[in-house]
Amino acid sequence: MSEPSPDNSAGSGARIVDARVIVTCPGRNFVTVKITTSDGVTGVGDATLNGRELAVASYLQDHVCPALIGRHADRIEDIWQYLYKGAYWRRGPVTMTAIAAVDTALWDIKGKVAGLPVYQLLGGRAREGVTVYGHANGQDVAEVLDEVAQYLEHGYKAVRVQVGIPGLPVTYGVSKDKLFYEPAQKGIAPSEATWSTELYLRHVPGLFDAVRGKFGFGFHLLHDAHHRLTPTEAARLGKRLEEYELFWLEDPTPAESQDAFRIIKQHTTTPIAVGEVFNSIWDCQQLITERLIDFIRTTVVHAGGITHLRRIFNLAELYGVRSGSHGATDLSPVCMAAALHLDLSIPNFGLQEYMRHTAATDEVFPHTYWFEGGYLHPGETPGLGVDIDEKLAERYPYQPAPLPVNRLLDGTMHSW
Ligand code: GCO
Ligand code: MG
Repeated sequence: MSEPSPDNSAGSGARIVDARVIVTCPGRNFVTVKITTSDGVTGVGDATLNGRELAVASYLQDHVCPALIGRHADRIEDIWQYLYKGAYWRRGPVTMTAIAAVDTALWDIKGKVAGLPVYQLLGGRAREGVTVYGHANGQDVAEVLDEVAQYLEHGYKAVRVQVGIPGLPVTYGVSKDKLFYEPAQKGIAPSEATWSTELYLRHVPGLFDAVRGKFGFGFHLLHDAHHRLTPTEAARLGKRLEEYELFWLEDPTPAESQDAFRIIKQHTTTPIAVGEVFNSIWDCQQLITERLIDFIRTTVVHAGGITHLRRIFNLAELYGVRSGSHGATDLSPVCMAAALHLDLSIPNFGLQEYMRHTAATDEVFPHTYWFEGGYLHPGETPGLGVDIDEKLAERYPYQPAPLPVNRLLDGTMHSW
């Protein structure tokens, strides 16, 4: 391979001398980029794409990292454009996750160089803390109620509820572990789940009735339909749930067709959130500009980093659409830290998902963010306030763990 040609134009900052990819599995897989400058400053970025981790690791290792060497670390926008336009093959989860990781690491570096937490570089604090929601789930309604009680005791102001569906052996969102949720299962072949929209639609309204009946309306209630409904079915569910005043109904229908959301919006006032599988502003342009959604729920790691996600949230602000960052356990603490800096600084923040990480993950990724009274706070450390303990990371080698697939009761493949 020929030497990459570094930009020789004026730049005030140090140059990138090293860019490395670290794959580690402290319970689940995480991919992290670590960039070092000629001044010895390091920055980290999350590059985890659940179930497809090694594709991003290779994209970075083989194509992106070598091209970064010699570039000015302070030129975040230029490097973003270089990686996006320069690849010719635009968008897509693998490309955009790789770009996101580099972008995040460069913001971390810029913060450290400036001696400021990243949220200060983004305009400073627009609120006191980042309101987060947790997942209360259970095999049956009684179990979910116990879980909701615990979240409220912890001080959460927003809770997502998911319940097992009688007649289906496993249901999305119902986990054996509490506080964190990991749907990917170790092994080569994905596990197979079964699904029935009819059984789901009949059972799930009872959950909301029980939750509001027991705990009242003094906290935000959310639910994830995980891309399983047609627009008509989603409209019917949204209408049925209106009396329970959901904060949002998430991913009601697959969003390849942004148009489909018009049908949902025409029929229900239940607010709609979507976006965790989006990777660019183009995936949500129509949804936002035609006001077909209420919350855009993309995240730093899968939507091009802080630079691109901020652009999405800025567009959304023009149309009264608020943010709703994805924050499942499969996004590393590096992504969580980056999300918090952005959440704290944008005017149209909505809600941040907060699935906790296991103790092993938290040890590999020491961080300064903390939870108190329903809010997360990113801390005041310069940069993102998160790092990776490389020695410890080495102890946890990669283990294949794909996401499940989903079939209807007659065996037809369905969206998981
Ligand atoms: C959520 C998500 C997750 C995803 C997971 C896939 O709302 O938190 O739907 O549970 O399924 O991130 O990797
Ligand atoms: Mg979701």
